Amino acid sequence: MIEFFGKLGEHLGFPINASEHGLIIDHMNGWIHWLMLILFIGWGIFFIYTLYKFGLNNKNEKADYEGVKSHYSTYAEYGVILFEVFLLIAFAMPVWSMVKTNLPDIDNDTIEIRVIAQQFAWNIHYPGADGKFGKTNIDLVDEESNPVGLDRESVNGADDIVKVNQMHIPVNKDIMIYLSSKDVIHSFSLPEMRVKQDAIPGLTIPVFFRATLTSDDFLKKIVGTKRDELDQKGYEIACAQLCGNSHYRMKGYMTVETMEEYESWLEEQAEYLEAEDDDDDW
Ligand SMILES: [Cu+2]
Repeated sequence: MIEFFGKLGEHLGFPINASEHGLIIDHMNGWIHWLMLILFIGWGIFFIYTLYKFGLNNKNEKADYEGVKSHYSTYAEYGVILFEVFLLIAFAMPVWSMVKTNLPDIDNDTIEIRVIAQQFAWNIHYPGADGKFGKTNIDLVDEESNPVGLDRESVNGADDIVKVNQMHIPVNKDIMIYLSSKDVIHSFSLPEMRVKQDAIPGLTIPVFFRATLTSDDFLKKIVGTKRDELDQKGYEIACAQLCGNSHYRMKGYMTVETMEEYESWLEEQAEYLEAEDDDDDW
């Protein structure tokens, strides 16, 4: 039954869900809309009733000094409370445990990525082949050549990969993103992953999810839909928090691919890094 009524969520115009926890969120949205529909109809009937009783059909009706004696409105309130408790227990708590409190251990299988937001770009920092992030230092920040202030001389820093507005992740893997911001509050939003998290200066916030659809499969799935008519059809990283005058163009691109494709992309990036190093020797 939970699923049956939750299916309303499929008709609310959300993007296709491409994450493991997303379906529960969509079903919760479906249920919330049922509650809102009931409240809307209930209040609408009450509104029209009062118009009729005290306005349209005005016979100088006197106020009733006794007040309402029945308990129907109390029962209705209890009904709303019960519904909200149901939303909390059936949806909100399971989702919260899936993405926040009950996470699998971070091991070699977990893909760890740092995302550093800034006006108006997403810096994506990969730990590189050693799987460990190098140190970052604010004094090393250079907006052109080193936006996250990575210390290439630090122990694990030499092989780190830093991209701007380009994020690659493998499908069906635990993804742990450590989200922070260099300047103001941004919001890291992956609509198809049902991920949205504020990026707050001074804090590093973990964001966990598993993607279930590669970019290729996603593109096949949207054929014939409105999304297919857009110039940019693939996954995007949106900033969901008004963060300044160019907030609208703060967007990144996310590619979800198979583990093999992901690894070969990382190797390719590592090769670029070496090529850059050779250039420096000149
Ligand atoms: Cu922003």
